[in-house]
Amino acid sequence: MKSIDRRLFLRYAIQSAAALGLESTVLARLQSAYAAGGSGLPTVLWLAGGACTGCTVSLANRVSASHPTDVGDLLLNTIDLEFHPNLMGAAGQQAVDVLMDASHGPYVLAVEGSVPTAFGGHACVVWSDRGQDVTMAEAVSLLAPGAAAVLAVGTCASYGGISSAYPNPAGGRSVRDFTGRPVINIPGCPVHPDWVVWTIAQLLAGVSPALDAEGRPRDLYSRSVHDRCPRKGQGEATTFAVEGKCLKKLGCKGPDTRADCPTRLWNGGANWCIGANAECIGCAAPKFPDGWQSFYKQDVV
Ligand code: FSX
Ligand code: SF4
Repeated sequence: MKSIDRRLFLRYAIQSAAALGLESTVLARLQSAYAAGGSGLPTVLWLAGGACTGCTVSLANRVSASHPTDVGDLLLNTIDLEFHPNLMGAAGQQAVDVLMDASHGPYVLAVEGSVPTAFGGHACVVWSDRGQDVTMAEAVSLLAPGAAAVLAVGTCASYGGISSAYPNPAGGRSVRDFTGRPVINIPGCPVHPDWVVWTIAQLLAGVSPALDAEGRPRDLYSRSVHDRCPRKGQGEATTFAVEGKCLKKLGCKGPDTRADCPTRLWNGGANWCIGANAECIGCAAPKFPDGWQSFYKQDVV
């Protein structure tokens, strides 16, 4: 879990407004919040459960000409790491106390990973409070009700994803399924750092992003990968490592996957999966991965 420094976050969002695709009304609200010192805005708390930590790595892996320029800038100048299982400075009871303290103020809850429910939730223990283990399920139950908004960061948190794939021994559930509360889903395995920043920027500006039936922000997920793929209509590749050809015959899931990867690209705009001659694996789709290819069943297509 981590708390994002609001003023630095606002500065980052404002500087990156064009790249993030923020509307001018949202940008104006962020600018006035920044001018006011960022006061009165909610803290962002981050929980990590059934996940590979790839979503945190993705967020921390930003490479850009604007702030944060790299992972060092992100961690040292942009994100105030109050609690994070991998990256926080504090540890043990001190970290838990900081978290509990922050939870008494207004906050947005960002959940990375699914919520494991097997073994009474003990498939995933997220911290120990005065010797008492606290499970991910307990942590989400504790923090979700008081949150101004709940973000499901990544496909595991949004829909179960890899961490809840068949046979799902940990009993992983999506955040929306587990809490029964409205959740903003930001799928992707991993999530794109810009999608997280874009969504948090909307909330800090007091804007609730319009969501589709799958709980995703429409502005980010309205079109399929295939829709804007530069390889559409360019002839189909029948073997890998063929430049410029459509990868559909090789298993590309772009037609069934909604995300803006073709225009946003990854790693600071360096490239994207299809640009590197790898088909879209559909990592941002609700049915990823079981709906296409189960790990342990061969009859699922
Ligand atoms: Fe899941 Fe994110 Fe995939 Fe991993 O944490 S969306 S397995 S990239 O890290 O939750
Ligand atoms: Fe569509 Fe994939 Fe072909 Fe691109 S490579 S045109 S996303 S099927």
